[in-house]
Amino acid sequence: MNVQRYLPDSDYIDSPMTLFAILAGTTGVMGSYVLTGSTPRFIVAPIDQLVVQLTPGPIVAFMIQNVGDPAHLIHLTIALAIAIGLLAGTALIGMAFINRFDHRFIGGTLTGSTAWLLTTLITNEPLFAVGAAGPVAIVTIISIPPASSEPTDQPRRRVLKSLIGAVGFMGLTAAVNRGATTTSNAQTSQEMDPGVASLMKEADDKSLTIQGDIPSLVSTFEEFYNVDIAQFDPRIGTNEWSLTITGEETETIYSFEDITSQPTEHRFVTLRCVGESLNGHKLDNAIWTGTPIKPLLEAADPAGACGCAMLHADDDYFVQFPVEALENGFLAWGMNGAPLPKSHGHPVRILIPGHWGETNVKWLREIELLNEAMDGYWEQRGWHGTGPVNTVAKLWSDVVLENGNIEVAGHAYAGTRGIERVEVSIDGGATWHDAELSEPLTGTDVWRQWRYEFTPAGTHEVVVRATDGTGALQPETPAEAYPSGASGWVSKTVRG
Ligand SMILES: Nc1nc2c(c(=O)[nH]1)N[C@H]1C(S)=C(S)[C@@H](COP(=O)(O)O)O[C@H]1N2
Ligand SMILES: [Mo]
Repeated sequence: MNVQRYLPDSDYIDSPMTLFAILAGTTGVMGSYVLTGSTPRFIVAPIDQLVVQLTPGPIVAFMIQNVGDPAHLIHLTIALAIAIGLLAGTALIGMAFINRFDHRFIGGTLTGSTAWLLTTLITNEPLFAVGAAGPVAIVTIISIPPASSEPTDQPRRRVLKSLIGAVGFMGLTAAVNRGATTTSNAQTSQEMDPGVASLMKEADDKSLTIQGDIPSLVSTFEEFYNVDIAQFDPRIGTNEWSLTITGEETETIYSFEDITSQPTEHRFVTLRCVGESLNGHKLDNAIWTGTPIKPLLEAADPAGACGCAMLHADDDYFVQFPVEALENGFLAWGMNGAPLPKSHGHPVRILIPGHWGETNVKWLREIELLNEAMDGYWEQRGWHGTGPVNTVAKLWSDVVLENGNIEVAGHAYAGTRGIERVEVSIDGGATWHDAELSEPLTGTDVWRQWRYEFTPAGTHEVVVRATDGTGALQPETPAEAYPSGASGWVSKTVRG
């Protein structure tokens, strides 16, 4: 019997080719990731950014309110599919060529260079684009057997072969990349700054003893919440970074060196996101190292007609708020004794005392003193999050203690107004008791911990409310986060 060969005929072209193209696209995306990681150099990153940008504002706002964090997964999956599809397209070009002319090398080169060009156009990173192009070319070449091949060279074997080839290529690029970057990444382990160490000790000493599992007075890097408009954090070296302050007449540019040679301070500063739910966890405190911005602003004649400024960041984030608030700002390059992590704005972010998280621009690039007020990124999407924070008392833990009592605990925060008092009711708000409060930390924009212990009798409706430093009681009327921040008293049913 005549055994049929896998010749490049039309039968062949149908399904295996599409499958191989998808395989090629997938390995290309993997190859890109191996070389770039979760950075804007990753081929999916700019596509994801575009997907987010093209999504109409009201839909973005709706997703944030109703889907929350998983919304990221949705646009990320779309971006991933687009990236795989685009690279698969380049694989199809080479495959068609090989099928027609039986020239595997030229076909592979055709695919490889198209994939490289496309990735470079998307990421603007010609060198790193090789990571995506290589695997696509390899899978393309191996996907189609030479006309002279044995009939045993079945698609399944070729899938395996091409995977081995693609993974081998990824290993090679990863190794070369590591060799090239080890010197620049070499971290000198340094002693913690004594200023930071003393604040750490202060926080330790002032932390209440709480059985429940809640953050201490200083959130760790892992605990500290993150809110980003982009899926991938910008990666900016301190050498390539600069801050431009654009005044009425002048434009002043500061290097990282210029900023960090200013008088250095260590401060506790608490951040809270306007988008978090009433009892949510987008509220954290850290020890920040930096310098006050006021002297730099004054040097830049901040005589904008609106008395407002637009802050711009490397991820294309922008926010506008009054110079009055900006003047109290703090340019931070350190967090909890380490350089500012990438996810929190490396190399420099700004901290605006008492204002919602969104004013605390990460990867800060430019401060532009405006003549006319304009909406920021979130304001364009309907949020009102540039002003002072609402007062909140969180009920983050309730546990039954060994003695049978119930301990309820959490944190309370009111920005620069400070927290004066936290009260707890165990009967749905009929009667109130003062909670134990942690000693206030040094600083003007810090949270406090509270704790209350009681002997249970059946089911309790526990309610908690705070009074700020001006003597104002936290408003009881509930409000959703959108558009001006959640408010109301947190309550929870607790059983002994
Ligand atoms: N450049 C930039 N800055 C930003 C954001 C952002 O997406 N990009 N998010 C803002 C929001 S909404 C909040 S609540 C805080 C969160 O800071 P964190 O991620 O360090 O906790 O950063 C603000 N600064
Ligand atoms: Mo936020």
